[in-house]
Amino acid sequence: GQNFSYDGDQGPLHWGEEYHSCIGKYQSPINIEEHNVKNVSLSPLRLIGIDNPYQSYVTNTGHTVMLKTNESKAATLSGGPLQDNYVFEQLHFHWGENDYEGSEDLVNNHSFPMEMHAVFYKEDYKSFNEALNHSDGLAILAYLYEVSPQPNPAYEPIVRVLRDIEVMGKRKALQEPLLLESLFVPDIAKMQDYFTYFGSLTTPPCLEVARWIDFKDRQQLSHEQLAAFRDLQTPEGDKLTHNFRPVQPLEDRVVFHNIP
Ligand code: BO1
Ligand code: ZN
Repeated sequence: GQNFSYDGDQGPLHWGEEYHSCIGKYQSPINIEEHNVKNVSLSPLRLIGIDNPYQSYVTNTGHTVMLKTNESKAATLSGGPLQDNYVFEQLHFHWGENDYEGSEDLVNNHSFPMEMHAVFYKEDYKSFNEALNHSDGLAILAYLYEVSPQPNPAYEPIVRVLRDIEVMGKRKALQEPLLLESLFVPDIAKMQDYFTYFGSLTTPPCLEVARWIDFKDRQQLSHEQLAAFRDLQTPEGDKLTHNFRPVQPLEDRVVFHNIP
């Protein structure tokens, strides 16, 4: 599914015409209302393998910038709300045309300038594509950002290559091997403080196969780092100034808050 966009005739209000799951009952993103969560204490969430640097590359997909490692099992995620092991597939970003919007999930109706998704598939299903056929197929870590005066050095290796992949389909290796830990666990003391709920892919085909884990800790990016993403181009050759889906109804779902 690549023929969709974020406004106009192929915008989010029309996704359901071609992709039936997009009008499903358990869609993402959502507005997380902190007064309406169920507090729980789950077993520790574990991320294995992220302390080794891996050669990585970024791709302009036309809808986002996606990072993959050359290593096929660079990291595994388990524990917390998860019943099994999940293997890292890719990470990517959602952003807006200014520093006041861009995140997909909202918290108390507040939006953030950017959101990163680290996508993992269930190891038993062997591949990302096979996992999409199962309701427990994916686990996605979601990180929200705030604007900071200083650039965040952990993101400089990614930001620096964005100018080389402005055209859709372009791909570029990072200059140095990447330590996923610097992106995934900026502060280990805060890693167990998260919201979790069941939902979908936030783009077509909108499959309802994802256990979402949204960290409460905020990461920081400077205005200039954020602005670099807005120069990437869409499939039409326009600037990809926004690529976040509006929030979807919670329906009868419960958002859990893990208390460390
Ligand atoms: S998200 O994390 O819910 N925003 C999300 C949404 C869609 C995908 C993954 C995560 N889909 C996959 C496609 C793949 C494609 C990849 C990158 O996105 O199913 O075919 O390679 O565009
Ligand atoms: Zn995403």
